[in-house]
Amino acid sequence: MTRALIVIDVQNDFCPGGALAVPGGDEIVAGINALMAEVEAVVLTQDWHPAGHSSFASSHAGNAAYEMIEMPYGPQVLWPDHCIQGTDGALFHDHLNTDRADMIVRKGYRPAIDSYSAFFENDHTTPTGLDGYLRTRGIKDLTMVGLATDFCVNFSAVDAAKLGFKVDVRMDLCRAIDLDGSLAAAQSGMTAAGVTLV
Ligand code: VGL
Ligand code: ZN
Repeated sequence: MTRALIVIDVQNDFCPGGALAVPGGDEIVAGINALMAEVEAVVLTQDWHPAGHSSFASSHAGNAAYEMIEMPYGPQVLWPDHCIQGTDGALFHDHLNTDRADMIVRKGYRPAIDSYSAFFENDHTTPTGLDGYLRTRGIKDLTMVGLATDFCVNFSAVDAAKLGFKVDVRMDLCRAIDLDGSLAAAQSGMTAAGVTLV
């Protein structure tokens, strides 16, 4: 068996004190580092937005953070400015073992489209390249952890299952934003897609 650990967006802006802080986001770092010893491959994702990104509420006059708008590719939550390329907020959490990473996937770098998933941007068609990377390495089993359970982990896990990977999400090593029931919706959506919640 060849298993990869996919570590989603464990970055300063998603940890307490960050611009889009996920409650308890920093509590999962030690457990993620420990899990790296049990897998063949480690992939980190990094939310990586240009300043003025279209997913930022500040880019839409008249809209506030956490409102929903319609984009050409579908509905989009508007977020506080976060994970801007080159800022401290976009860096991985200081204690995350980044040395162990074989691959770092950056996403959300196109100004006009957001990318929650590690596999496809929010139009659900533009690939990040991660599918090809994993396939060419012969990896079929994935364990996913990170931030946030109900957005980037959820979208990544569902896409991976659709692509044919066998996906486990370690819920104890994820933390959620939980916007209007988004955590419960994510849990049932992942389960329906064939993802195993551990
Ligand atoms: C995320 C909102 C905006 C995430 C990224 O990592 O879950 N959420 N950008
Ligand atoms: Zn983002």
